[in-house]
Amino acid sequence: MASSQSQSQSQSQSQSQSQDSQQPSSRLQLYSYWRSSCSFRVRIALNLKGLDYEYKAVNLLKGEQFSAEFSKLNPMSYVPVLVDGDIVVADSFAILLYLEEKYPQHPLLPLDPHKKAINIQVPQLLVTNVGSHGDYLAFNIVLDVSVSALEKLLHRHARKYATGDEVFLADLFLAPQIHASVTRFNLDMILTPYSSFKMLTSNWPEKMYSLAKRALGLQSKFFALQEVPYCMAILLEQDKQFAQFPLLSRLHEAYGLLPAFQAASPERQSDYVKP
Ligand SMILES: N[C@@H](CCC(=O)N[C@@H](CS)C(=O)NCC(=O)O)C(=O)O
Repeated sequence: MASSQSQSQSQSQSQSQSQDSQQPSSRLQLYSYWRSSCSFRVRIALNLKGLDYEYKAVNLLKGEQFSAEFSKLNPMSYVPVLVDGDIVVADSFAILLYLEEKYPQHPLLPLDPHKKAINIQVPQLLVTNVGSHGDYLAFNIVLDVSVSALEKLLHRHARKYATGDEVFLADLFLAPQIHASVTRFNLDMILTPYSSFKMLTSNWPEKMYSLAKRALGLQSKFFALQEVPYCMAILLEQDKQFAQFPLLSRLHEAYGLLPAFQAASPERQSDYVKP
């Protein structure tokens, strides 16, 4: 086991070393929204590969994704979209694979077939089982059993990062997802006035109940309005809850130390708006 790990490590190191650094002939453009986790993962890749790009903000709240100008780039009306000269690529996964082929410096996929498979499996798991956007993202990441599955899966492969001591594709998907869970949801909930909170929670008493149960071992079967302050307190305890996923928490900390991840974070984008 140890020898296969060090073999795959040196294999991927020699892969990194053998890749020539490629640069685009004209400046890349990335259509992005600060809060979009799909855009976040592409921003990380561009930074890791040392590719300078022009940040083109698309305000999803104002509906700019539906403008005639943007629809020409992406008729599906979502970010991210990458423009590389005459080439336009939409969808984060497609963009990442395009960047990987065209700009091979800092490979996003390891050579080792097993490690490579895990780096495909993690994005699939996150995109299909946890979802990539919406106000319930953070809620899902805490509740969804797939996160527990992810935690178990990664235990077998993680070292400093998700699949070893180097950053690969799985990390690019994990970092935005965990970041959203730790920051966004807490902020949303803390800033939600009581009346909106009441309306919001009326749709998911069962989820609230299971969250409460998980967090504090509550025995009560039904979520009642009187329990709002209690549940608010639980939400404020989210960091502690996340401790049930020690590996993901540790990875979150490790990503926070990397300049490529820091520069890609929502708070550092020109269109960032304090929630
Ligand atoms: N599969 C696409 C999903 C892209 C996506 O859902 N983008 C969201 C932001 S994360 C978006 O632009 N939504 C448009 C909207 O909310 O109208 C990808 O991975 O890029």
